[in-house]
Amino acid sequence: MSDKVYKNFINGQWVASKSGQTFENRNPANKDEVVGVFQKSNQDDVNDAVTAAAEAYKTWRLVPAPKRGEILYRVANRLFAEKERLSQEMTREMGKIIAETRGDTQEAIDMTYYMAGEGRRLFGQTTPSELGNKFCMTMRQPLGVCGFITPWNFPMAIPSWKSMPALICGNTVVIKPATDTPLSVVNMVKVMDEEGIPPGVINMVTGSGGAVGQPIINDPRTRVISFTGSTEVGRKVSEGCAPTFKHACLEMGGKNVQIVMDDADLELAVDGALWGAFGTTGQRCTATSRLICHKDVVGKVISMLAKRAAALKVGNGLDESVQMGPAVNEGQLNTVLEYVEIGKKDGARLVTGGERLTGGDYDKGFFVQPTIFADVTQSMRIWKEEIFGPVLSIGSFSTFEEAIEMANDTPYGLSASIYTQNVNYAYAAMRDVYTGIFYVNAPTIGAETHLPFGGTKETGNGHREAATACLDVFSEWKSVYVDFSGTFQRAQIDNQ
Ligand code: UN1
Repeated sequence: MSDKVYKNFINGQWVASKSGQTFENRNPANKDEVVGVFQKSNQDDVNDAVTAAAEAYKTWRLVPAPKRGEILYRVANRLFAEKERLSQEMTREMGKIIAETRGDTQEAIDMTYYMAGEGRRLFGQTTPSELGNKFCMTMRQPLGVCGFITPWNFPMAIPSWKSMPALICGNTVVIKPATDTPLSVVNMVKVMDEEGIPPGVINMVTGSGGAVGQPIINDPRTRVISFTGSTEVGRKVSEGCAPTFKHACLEMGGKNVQIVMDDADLELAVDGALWGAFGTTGQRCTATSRLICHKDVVGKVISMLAKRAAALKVGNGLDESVQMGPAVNEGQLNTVLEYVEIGKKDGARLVTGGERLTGGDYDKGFFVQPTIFADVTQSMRIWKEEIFGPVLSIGSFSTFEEAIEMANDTPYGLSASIYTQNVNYAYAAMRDVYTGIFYVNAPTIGAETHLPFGGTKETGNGHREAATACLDVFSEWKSVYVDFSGTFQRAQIDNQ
């Protein structure tokens, strides 16, 4: 089988990069398998894409929003009809298990239906004027070309979170997919094109952050940059946007905590921690990477969880019986292994895992054992730093107040959860844990598309994705005053 070559999508055409270069995308569960060959693009390709998007904006912004919504409904229907194929291809390029890639595709479908419906809302307000015979209202207006730099852990869901709201508001898009997962964006863009998104409205350029992402940020014509990735890169994106005052929507790191009180249903808490820590091989911004338990239950939780983690079946995610897939690439695998060493050196107790999986098919991929450290204290690096892999750090506390202090002891603020039967603890934690997302008796992962997604502190810069909150990223408010008095009226002066 010859390797399939995928092109960039610019102005409604599939085109090769002007660089003449390509890169391979391989299956992280089997390095021998090439998923596809993609364009190694450069600044010239970005320039073409932004030019197409800027031109298309002139007409797309004038298409009535309900009509834009009708196209998105068709896109959602097609994604739904092709969900299984899209999910299989996503597992092949990203590695996470098929049940989870079905969830990822579903999240894109949910977002697309949701934003299609928003085409008949996009509500503004009307409000009385302080003057007679004068009418006041607000309306959303689009900004122009939006540039997206998207991550590999949610290869279609996150590109959809950014694209669908941008389009419904009347903007046009240039998207750079993660180099590890371009196929899922190719698939999404192809459906968008085939279901009637006009040429130039959605454009896709594959390649590296430096050669493609940076020119998207630097181009003065892009007015919104939405980025999901590390805090380190997010800071640079923010700096890149500042000189020209672009909207910058940044979704960055996490070090999410699950709190287990002594009255918790421990079976449920263990189910939650297992899914939160090892789902997506721990490669979610929302992953549970810290588990803090009341001192009276911590021993029991550790033994229950260690048994369950050690029994997880790790392998190729296309096998329905596999429960955890590989790390997305060799670099990520090595990061995990480095943190295992750091944890040991800092004095944490390795309870289970910690090794690369080898032998047989494991040798072809980037597989690592689900790993749990106990006796983790707040001074250790594995407590503080985002690992983005299947490594769970467990600590303990004596009082509820201490649990809250520990939960907040992180530079990040994406997601947190508490397991308790006590309504007082649940509500107090809901108020006092400073994150953008909070769960009661549920794991730290599992956000739904109609609620705002994002975090506090070094996780975000105040914006939210998803829900109607994301419309504020992709539109600007215009306040409109209509004076029908036929007279000269001055605000603040003639109404005294
Ligand atoms: C991410 O990890 O970047 O809440 C996104 C969740 C998913 C989205 C995660 N719905 O875990």
